[in-house]
Amino acid sequence: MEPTMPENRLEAEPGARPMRVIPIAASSPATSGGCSSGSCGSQEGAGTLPEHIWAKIKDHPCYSTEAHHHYARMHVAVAPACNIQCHYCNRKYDCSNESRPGVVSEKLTPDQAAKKVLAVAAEIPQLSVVGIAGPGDALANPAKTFRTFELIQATAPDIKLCLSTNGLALPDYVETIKRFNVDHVTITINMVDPEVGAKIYPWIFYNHKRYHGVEAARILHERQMLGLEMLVKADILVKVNSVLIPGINDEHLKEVNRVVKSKGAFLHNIMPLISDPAHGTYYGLNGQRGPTPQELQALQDSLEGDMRLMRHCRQCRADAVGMLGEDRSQEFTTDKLETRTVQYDPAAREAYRAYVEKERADQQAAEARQQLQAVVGDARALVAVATKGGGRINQHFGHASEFQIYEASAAGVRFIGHRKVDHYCAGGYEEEEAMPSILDSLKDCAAVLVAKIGHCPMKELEEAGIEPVQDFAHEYIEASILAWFQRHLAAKAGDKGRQAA
Ligand code: CLF
Ligand code: SF4
Repeated sequence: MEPTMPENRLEAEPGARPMRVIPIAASSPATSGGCSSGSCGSQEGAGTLPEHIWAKIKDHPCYSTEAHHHYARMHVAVAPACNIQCHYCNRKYDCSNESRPGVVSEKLTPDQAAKKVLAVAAEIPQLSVVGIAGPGDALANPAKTFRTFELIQATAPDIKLCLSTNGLALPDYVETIKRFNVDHVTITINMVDPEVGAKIYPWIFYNHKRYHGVEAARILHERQMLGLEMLVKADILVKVNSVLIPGINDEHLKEVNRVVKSKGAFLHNIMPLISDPAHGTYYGLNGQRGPTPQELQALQDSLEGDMRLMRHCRQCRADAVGMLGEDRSQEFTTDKLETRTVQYDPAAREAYRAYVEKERADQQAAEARQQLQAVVGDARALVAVATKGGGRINQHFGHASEFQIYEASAAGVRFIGHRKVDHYCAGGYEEEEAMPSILDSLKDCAAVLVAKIGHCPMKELEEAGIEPVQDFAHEYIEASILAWFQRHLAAKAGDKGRQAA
């Protein structure tokens, strides 16, 4: 059977042109080697990680930056209760740890959740992971969480299971987590100093008792550390989520990073505080601001080292469905599922995985053809990319609700993050009012790579000093950025030469 390709990939094939190589004369030793952290090129892959680790993350869209181009996740909202209070959370909204604020459309029973998973898996071949991430805490609702996992395992064993927790109850459930083959656990750790913790957590409920202040934060901290150590010992990949709260834990997160790394966490995801009075959170109502994208990136950059950092988190809803950055949950509400006949076809899903492996091989080959050869000094540039997934530049400028940001430098290409923007095209019409905010979001980028762009936005980008680039439509992202970067540097060198003459 032919591999099943998602809709957005079908259009990638016929229009694809062979990657153009822009030859550059000299070569530099700094160009292709020496990047064992896997932060250049396609960031990670079979060759840059131990095989057993790559096998665990290669189809997990959160644990692998590369995989998030190909695979989707869904959350099932079976865990409404929570055992702590965070100052950035209002129970009426999704868990801020794993979601952007917004009420969960509906809470599910384990049976409803398992049915929904089958329906989504049948329709979205990219679905590889089901996570339980709220709207409360997965382990404050253990019966519902593990019953859901049990049902999913019985009906769709090819789907990975994932959970997110504040860690308070974690040590009590590590064995159960292992027994259910949950390979990926996220702990939200915002502090390793209870004095800092007391400014984030007003109370916890532990062993039938409510604790407040520093004592509450100390218990939470001890439980988080114990849980982390137990998971690592059990060979479960641990991601640590930290909410960056300016003035509260911004500097302190460097210490958090050091500690969780020393204890064996695999990945650290630092997420910006989302704070809005309309959400009714303590922080929102008391004027606590969230960080700017620049503050977030500066902290992430300062931590870039031998611990992996997640930069592609979308702070999903606790009932999110689809590729990261998209949410198709409204297509799979309980009332819609009641009338739907589900045909779960493991063969089609297997075919999609085979298709992704072929794409990965092709992408690596394209990058190898585009290895930087003459980048010298500290030249670097930020590049924005419009993509619908699949690792390709396959979205119209006007349709993008976010741009992925990459940095090109002598070390190669690395993913920096994403920036949300207002659609330039709304309902088929150009929405010129959106342009100033788009330009503001992209102001530090040298180019924006898109599948297509209209004349007006193109002109405005050029006037703002951002090069709109359509030449790489439907081609692979990293290889295209490498090609563009070489062209960009060659043009700059030409300009300098002309000025000198
Ligand atoms: Fe969900 Fe979290 Fe599992 Fe991913 S989300 S439980 S690890 S499957 Fe991912 Fe969403 Fe960020 Fe979470 S993008 S909020 S990190
Ligand atoms: Fe809210 Fe999650 Fe914190 Fe519980 S752990 S209070 S659900 S953000």
